[in-house]
Amino acid sequence: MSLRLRRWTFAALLAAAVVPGVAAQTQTAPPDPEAGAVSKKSAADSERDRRFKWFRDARFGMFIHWGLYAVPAGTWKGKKIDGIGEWIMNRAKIPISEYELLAKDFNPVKFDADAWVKVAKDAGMKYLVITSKHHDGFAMFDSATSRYDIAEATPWKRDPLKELAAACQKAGIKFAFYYSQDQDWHESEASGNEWDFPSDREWKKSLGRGYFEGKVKGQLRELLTGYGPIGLIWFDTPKLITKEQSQDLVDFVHKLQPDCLVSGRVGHGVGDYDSAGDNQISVGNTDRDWETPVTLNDTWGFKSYDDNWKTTHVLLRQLVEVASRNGNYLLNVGPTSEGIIPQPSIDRLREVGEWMKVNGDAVYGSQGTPFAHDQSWGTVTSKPGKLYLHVFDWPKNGSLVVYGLKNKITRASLLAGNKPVKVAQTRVAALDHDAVRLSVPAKPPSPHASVVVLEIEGAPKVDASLIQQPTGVVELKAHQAKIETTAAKPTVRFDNRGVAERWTTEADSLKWEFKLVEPGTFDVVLVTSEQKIRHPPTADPWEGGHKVLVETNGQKVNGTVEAQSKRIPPHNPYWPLPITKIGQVKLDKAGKQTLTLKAEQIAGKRFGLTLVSVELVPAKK
Ligand code: H79
Repeated sequence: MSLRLRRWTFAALLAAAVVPGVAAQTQTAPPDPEAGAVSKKSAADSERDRRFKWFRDARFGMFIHWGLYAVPAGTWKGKKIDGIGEWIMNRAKIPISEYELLAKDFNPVKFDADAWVKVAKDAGMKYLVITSKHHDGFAMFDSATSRYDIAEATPWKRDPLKELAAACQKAGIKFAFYYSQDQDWHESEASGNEWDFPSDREWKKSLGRGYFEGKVKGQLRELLTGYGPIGLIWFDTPKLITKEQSQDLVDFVHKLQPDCLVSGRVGHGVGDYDSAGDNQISVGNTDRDWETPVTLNDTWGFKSYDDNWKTTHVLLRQLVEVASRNGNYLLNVGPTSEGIIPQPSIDRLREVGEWMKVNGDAVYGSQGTPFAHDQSWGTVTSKPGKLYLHVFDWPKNGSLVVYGLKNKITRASLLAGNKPVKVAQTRVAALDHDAVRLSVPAKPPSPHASVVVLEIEGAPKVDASLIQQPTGVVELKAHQAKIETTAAKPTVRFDNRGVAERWTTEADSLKWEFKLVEPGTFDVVLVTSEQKIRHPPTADPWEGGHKVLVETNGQKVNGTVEAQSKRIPPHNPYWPLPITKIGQVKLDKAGKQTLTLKAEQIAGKRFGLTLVSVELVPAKK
């Protein structure tokens, strides 16, 4: 409820000044928040709540990528193959006839379903999603539909999915399958394999009927009838699949197991929930249930030489940030062909689990933050009557400050040990500004996120404006802006990381309204992002040189977007953020302010101005 309230108020903020030809992000008229607070849920909503209960309670799951690709483990014929390990067949253009032979070397004698499930459980994960068939087309279960499967083609001959289903059942972990419905490099009627089937490309407009009705549905039927209740089917990479075929699969899954959820990557927006991009932490994406899949290192399937492990700190930050936006965090392990989860994965998962044992209350079954803006010290999750402050940057001066909360706080405590914390609430009526000051111990209870619990009266009531942070920094995220344009339609839009993409015309501009608490002189800092696209590999994933104009409080500042320095976002190590300080402005009055960012000249048009945020940082005196 709190969340809806925030969405509406925020949507209202964004939609407020919509004029013809100007697109705001939220098209639908916001319902009256007062009415919303007491409105009855529709039957469909309640049914959705029932089906999604386990998913929302869980918040954290284990992804397992396990298949024949674990045998070459990133090396083919003595050469290290770039990219994600499970893509080796594609990257090295291995003919089917050669790739098939890997099955003879797949003999995971050390596989122990209970041991794997214990790793997940000890990490605090509540569901497990394993590759039943990845893009290589090899079934990791005893499939009657295809002979290209683990029970028939390997010396091992077992069905690990049967064993995992039983182990999960015992441990109280939801069991689920990844199934690559579209790419199947073993089949000519599927998509992806252009090295064995080069001539098929032209006529392919959809997945072939034989493949779709035969292998896909045949195997899904086996998976949904032979392994007990399945939490969800994780489809992936819709490419050739038509809307009819996507819908057909959704219906097919629901017919066999009505409560089984279908991932958004079934295609064409017909899945049950949204999936963020691989390794992407979505922002502002709280309207639908969603999930993000993340790698522990840089591969999904095992690669013997990938040692770029994320730290426990980054993993926890990602988990909590996803939860703070109402999403689920699906964290991957890539076991070896012997059946072993790599030790560095186990070590990190154990540390995550230790944190979850103490702080799980702030994650399981939690909802997102009610605040419109991020917090300088960390992030927020909520439950009825409670706000959980996940503090990553523990205050050195013993005072933790939260702006914009209007509820009365009845108690504040550290989640670790339930130790009470002294709290003071102040309000400046003229500014309509509320502040909470918490006196916290000098030493944080956790080296990662220390959680402070606020018990509040009633549903969260927060200031919907973008408020200057207690640090003095004003952070204006691109996706929180109103888009204005002098063209018929804006081209700029935001990817699910919240980064502006296709800001490639000078017609578009962004405008924010924010609330200033402490006037002063501020550096105007532009934060941009490198782009996901790395192909061709020589292409620079970032473009600078754009000329921009910032207008605020009657002042204009011109500048050029450069990479004066780079910031690595704590929750997303993959896309560094080039930073430009373009000048200074003086804001001499507290209260409502606006800021407009115009692109006077876009230099590169491949990515354009990939804005993450504009920051106003108090200038050093
Ligand atoms: O299962 C995992 C990935 O294998 C799958 N989704 C996650 C959950 C996935 N399929 N496709 N993609 C991800 C996009 C892949 C892009 C790349 Fe590549 C593969 C980049 C490098 C290797 C293809 C080949 C594009 C460039 C080279």
